[in-house]
Amino acid sequence: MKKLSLLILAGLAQLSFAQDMQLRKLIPNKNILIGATVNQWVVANDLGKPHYSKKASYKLVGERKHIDIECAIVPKEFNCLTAENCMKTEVISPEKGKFDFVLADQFMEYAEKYGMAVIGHAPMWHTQLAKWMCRDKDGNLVSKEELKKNIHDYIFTVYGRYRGRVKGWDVVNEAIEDDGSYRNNDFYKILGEEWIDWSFKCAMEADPNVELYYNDFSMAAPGRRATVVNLIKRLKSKGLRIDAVGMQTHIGMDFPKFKEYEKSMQAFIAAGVDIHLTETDISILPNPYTGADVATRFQYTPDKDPYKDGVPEKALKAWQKRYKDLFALVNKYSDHVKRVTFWGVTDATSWKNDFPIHGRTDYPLPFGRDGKFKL
Ligand code: 9MR
Repeated sequence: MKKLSLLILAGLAQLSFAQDMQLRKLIPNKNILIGATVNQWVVANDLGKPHYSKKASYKLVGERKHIDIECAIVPKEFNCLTAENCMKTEVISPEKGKFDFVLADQFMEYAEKYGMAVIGHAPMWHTQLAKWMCRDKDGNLVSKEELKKNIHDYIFTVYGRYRGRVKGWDVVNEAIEDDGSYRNNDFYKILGEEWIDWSFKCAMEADPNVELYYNDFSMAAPGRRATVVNLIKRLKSKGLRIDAVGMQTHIGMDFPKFKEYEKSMQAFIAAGVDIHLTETDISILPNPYTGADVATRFQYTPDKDPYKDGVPEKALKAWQKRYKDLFALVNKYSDHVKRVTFWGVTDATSWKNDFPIHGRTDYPLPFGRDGKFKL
């Protein structure tokens, strides 16, 4: 009963806060959630809490004033939130057996305050991974049994804590390469492909009602597409549940070809899952790299940073057309696309300003540095 009233309250809050979403004009099907990822500064600022972070690596991109702008935008323009960093393993469990839920709890409180659906992001991922998950104190890979236990215990603790409050989890993140081979990360070195199946099994048992997703970037790559389809089939044949594929959609002006992107949408739908656009942004800058693997970096040169002082009309029009073409696909497959989430709130704090080249000025999101809608 308590859960039911909470759900009704959440629904009402969603209606009252998010009924004028500007993106809804471009994505009219109301069944499609329109989401953003928020960082811990937005959350703490809104809740009036002091900033809490033990990790110096989570630096604020942008300036303090941008956080106020983002705080004003989020409740009006989105009805779904993904945690940018606070639900990753190195944040939640920096040491084996110890858990720090301060930031994740604040994130939940913030999302629930505005009746937003919540997506749990990136528990099992080779980046921002708690060291103890796959390695022992001497840095050696742990045994198969130990890794399975580590994954199991972590998933049960974290999914268990937020059971009934998180709508869906990115169970496994970025486990496949462009050519369709499995990424040779520590999970894979220890367990082979089974690490993915085991994670889904644990997730399904830890919260039988939560949605489960496989999430990756460069999903238009034919090799990755084929392996994702095989993965969906394998999981299903083992009686495991996978509800949707997360197409991250960190894309640029000239990659990927939307024809290839559409082929992937069709292939995933045919394999029997929904599609979520989970980390959408369209970089307007020239890009030497089409992936989103954070370990890949390139040297800054001024010719790669052409819009420091603003975007000329022609370039802006071309960028708007890219979004229009992407949304045309979302709307074409709107029976199967259940969510479009943007990776950030405004250009000011987007990770793209530092990736794959540090210190550039990018304009990848629907809302600009001043908070104005650009589409
Ligand atoms: O936006 C996140 C950024 O703040 C972190 O520094 C970075 C570190 O890995 O992760 C970013 O988010 C990533 C997401 O979790 C998974 N897909 C790629 C995203 C962009 O790197």
